[in-house]
This record gives sequence, C-alpha cells and structure tokens, in this order.
Amino acid sequence: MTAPCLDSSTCLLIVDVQYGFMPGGGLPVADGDAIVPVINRIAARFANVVLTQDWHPADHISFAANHPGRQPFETIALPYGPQVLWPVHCVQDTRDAALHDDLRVPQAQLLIRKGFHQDVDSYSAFVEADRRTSTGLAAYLKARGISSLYLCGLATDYCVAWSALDARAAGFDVTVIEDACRAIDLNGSLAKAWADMAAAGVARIRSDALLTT
Ligand code: VGL
Ligand code: ZN
Repeated sequence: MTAPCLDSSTCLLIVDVQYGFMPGGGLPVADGDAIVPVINRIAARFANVVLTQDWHPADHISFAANHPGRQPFETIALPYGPQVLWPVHCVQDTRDAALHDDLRVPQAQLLIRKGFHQDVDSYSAFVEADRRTSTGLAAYLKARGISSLYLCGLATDYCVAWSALDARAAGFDVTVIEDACRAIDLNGSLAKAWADMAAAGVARIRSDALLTT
C-alpha cells in the first residue's frame, strides 16, 4: 500500500490520551494504554498535530456523582438531549486529566480543552454537546490551510467518533486510524459509531498504511 501524502494540508488530531481513560483512571478504557506507542510512531510522520484534553470542573454535569440517586453509565435527559452519566474523570488540574507521559509529540501545535463548561459536556473537539457552542477548532484548522484530518485516541465510540462526524460536517476529509484508538463500547456504541462514521464518509485505516514508505 502507498502511504498517503502527509503534507501541510494534513493534520493528526490526537483525542484525549489522558490518564483518566487509561487502566486505573477515572473512566478506564480497556487497553487504552496500548495506543500510546502506536500514536508515537504515526505522529512522527505528521508536520501538523493537534491534541485534545477532556477538562471537567469537579461539579460537571456529566458526572453521575453530581446527580443524587444516579449511577455511572445511566442516561438522563438534559436540556440539550440525552446525556450518559460517567464516573468522575479528567477533573481539571488533576493527574487523571494529564496527558500520558509517554506521548511523544513535540511538534504538536494546539491543545484544545473541552468539557470545561459546568452545564454542557463535549465529546467532540469541534462543537459541544449543546450542538451550538464551538470550540473554535474548525476555524483554526481552516485558517491554517488544513483540509484533511487523521484521528486517533480515546475513546473510539465517543470523543473520536463525535469529533470525526463534526469534522466531516465542517467539510474536512476525515480518516480514523483504528488501531490507534480504543473504545468504551456501552450498549452497542462502538458498532453504531463505526456505522455512523462510514455513512458520513469517514475513512478507516490501520496505522501501517501511514508507515509504508
Ligand atoms: C470521553 C466519555 C466522557 C472520551 C470523554 O474521551 O471519549 N468519553 N468523556
Ligand atoms: Zn468527559
């Protein structure tokens, strides 16, 4: 296979590679730490890299602990739509919110924090869960002449998928690197995420397709 051309119009978006989503974290994703060396290998091929960081206040609306009588992984109705209630994770300025120490992306140019509004969650790196509030990322990428995005990170079926779908809606070419992601897979969420991404025209590759010379 011929490696795609990773020129200045292409960017790697590394989603939420944080201790909170690693084994032992607040919202652990099975095998989440296995993607770090994979991401390090592919990131070396990209001139443009953007990171995201889930960054919640302690009283965040997505935490089951902030809804008396509710348990993690239940869904509740909020003004902006259904919201899964999560275990406490990625609280601002804690170790749980820190990016994994072994991530090696010195050339990363922007870090987008998301989920910092107390009353709105944000899986997507582009638009918060109210589906109105922009993070500014699409405008940043367009201003830099970037038209093609490769996505990796955690979790495939939440922050990666929502970001991929919003990136398509914003007009970017989008590819998800499947072995550089891991999923939560709650009630069929992973199969649905891949189906939704395929329907939206999101391409799916394995990391070795980026490493072939
Ligand atoms: C995520 C659930 C809650 C993710 C973040 O990074 O996929 N999932 N917060
Ligand atoms: Zn979160």
